[in-house]
Amino acid sequence: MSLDIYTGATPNGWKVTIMVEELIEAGVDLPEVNMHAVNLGGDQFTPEYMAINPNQKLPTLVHDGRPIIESCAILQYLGELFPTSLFPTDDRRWDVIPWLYWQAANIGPIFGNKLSYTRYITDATDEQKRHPIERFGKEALRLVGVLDHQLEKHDYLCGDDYTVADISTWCWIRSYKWAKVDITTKPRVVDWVHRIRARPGVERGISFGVPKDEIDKFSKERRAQYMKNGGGIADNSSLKSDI
Ligand SMILES: N[C@@H](CCC(=O)N[C@@H](CS)C(=O)NCC(=O)O)C(=O)O
Repeated sequence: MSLDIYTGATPNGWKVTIMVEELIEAGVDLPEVNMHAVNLGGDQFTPEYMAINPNQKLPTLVHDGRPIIESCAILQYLGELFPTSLFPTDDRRWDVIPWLYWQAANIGPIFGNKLSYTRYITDATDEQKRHPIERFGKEALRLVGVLDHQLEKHDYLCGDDYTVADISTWCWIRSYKWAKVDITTKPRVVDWVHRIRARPGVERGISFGVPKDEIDKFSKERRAQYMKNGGGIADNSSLKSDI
């Protein structure tokens, strides 16, 4: 069996590197995993990459020649392939799947847009950015409130167990300072961020492709690199409708 992972040090990319490390932590005897770093400066648009991911985004998993796109689908795929409490395979999976979709449909797009308008978009004036920043900022805070409401009932997003729903959501919430979404009014959410960050599998998962002393903060050089790639991606001129 072969597993090839195409990813990078971004929120959607971390989901998969964390999942692999958490499966190892859970005692799963994984086959060899081949890691491939995708440079978002343009790798995502090459014909070779589009052959496995027509959506031109990272991450992608290739299992025995079958490509799986979409980070949350990859989490579910790995969860089903290697059963652990990260993804229950009995009826309790219905406690998890809706929250995995919730992340994919809400947290990712809203935090992604908030981040882009706050940090990356350079082809709009401050006045043009004011409305989307307010809108995505408010909606991001509402979603943090939903997470807080869930954590009132249990330690993790959808129950007492840490699952793929926590992995996928955490990867976006951890960068709250970079996206300028103030989660600190919700101490339960802050505790949840720290609780998950303290896991050895998470530590290794977020280390992929990053110097050890930059796991939790950017150096000036990396910050500049992210601004450059992020700016290139977020610019309207980068959007192509003729794929
Ligand atoms: N819904 C997709 C989103 C993937 C996504 O947007 N990935 C970003 C990195 S976090 C990317 O590859 N961006 C490159 C681009 O937009 O050109 C998923 O969850 O896999």
